Amino acid sequence: MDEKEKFVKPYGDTQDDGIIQMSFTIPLSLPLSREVAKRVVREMGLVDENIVYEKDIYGFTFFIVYGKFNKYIDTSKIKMKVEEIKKLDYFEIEKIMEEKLDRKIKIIACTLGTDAHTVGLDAIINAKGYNGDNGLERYKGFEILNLGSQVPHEFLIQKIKEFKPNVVLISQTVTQKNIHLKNLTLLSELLEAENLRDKILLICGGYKITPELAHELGYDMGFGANTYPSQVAYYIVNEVIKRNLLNKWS
Ligand code: B12
Repeated sequence: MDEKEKFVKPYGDTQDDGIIQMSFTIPLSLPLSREVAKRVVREMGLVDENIVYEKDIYGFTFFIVYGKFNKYIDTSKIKMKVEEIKKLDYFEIEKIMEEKLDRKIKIIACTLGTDAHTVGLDAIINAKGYNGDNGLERYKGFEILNLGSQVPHEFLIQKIKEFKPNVVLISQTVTQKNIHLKNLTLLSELLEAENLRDKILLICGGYKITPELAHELGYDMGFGANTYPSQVAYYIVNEVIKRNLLNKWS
């Protein structure tokens, strides 16, 4: 590892300038909100705060601010436990399914509890997919029941019992007051209590989800921002084969 990779700070305009761009809202009007905004940035440990945009919106002010981060991060001290998801394309994954599976993989998907954000889940599920990468519905080897948004936990459990899926896909976008943690944990607990957990591959996704968080909450895997459907498809196919999941419902 060379020095440039070992000690790193944010890049704004030139190497090592440490410039960070951020946006936030202060629940006050100008000009007091401006002074609060500057102090917020300084309290974050940033210096040379520079407000490049401010908009007063009826008692609230939206800011875009630059600040300078003056320290370096020593990357040699970072221990990562990131699961590498190999990338195969649609045709390669279809071929594995054709060769190794005698039935379709059954999948239930939804956004759980109060969460109404469907765009991320649809990007993974809908045939049209995401950024040119086919969605799971396009794969011949998947049979998908998409329950849509704001699905109550109890309703999902009932649907799992009826549909007998091999995989359950949960999307969580809202993280205010850690609602995603509560929603996700409750589901994994209910699945355990109902003796359903071992029959399924349990996956969650959303822009704040990481594999580490997913494991902590009792999930097999978690996918974050910029996930492509083929990454999810490949993970599913591999795990279903490895865990012999097609034979778990009798
Ligand atoms: C569109 C949107 C809405 C729409 C949703 C419409 C819809 N049908 O989905 C509407 C207007 C309804 C909405 C409402 C709200 N929203 Co909103 N919304 C957004 C917005 C602008 C875009 C989200 C999005 O579509 N991203 C695009 C997709 C493609 O990205 P993604 O979700 O990350 O998905 C990818 C990955 O995460 C992953 N993934 C996601 N899910 C899954 C699932 C699985 C199984 C897998 C494998 C992968 C996976 O794969 C996807 C593709 O790569 C974001 C801000 C932003 N720019 O991100 C705010 C945002 C998410 N919303 C936010 C908030 C606060 C709300 C509201 C609470 C606002 C309010 N006070 O009413 C409500 C909540 C409603 C509710 N009950 O859930 C906040 C959340 C902040 C937080 N910490 O929780 C955000 C970040 C805005 C902000 N900066 O404040 N919202």
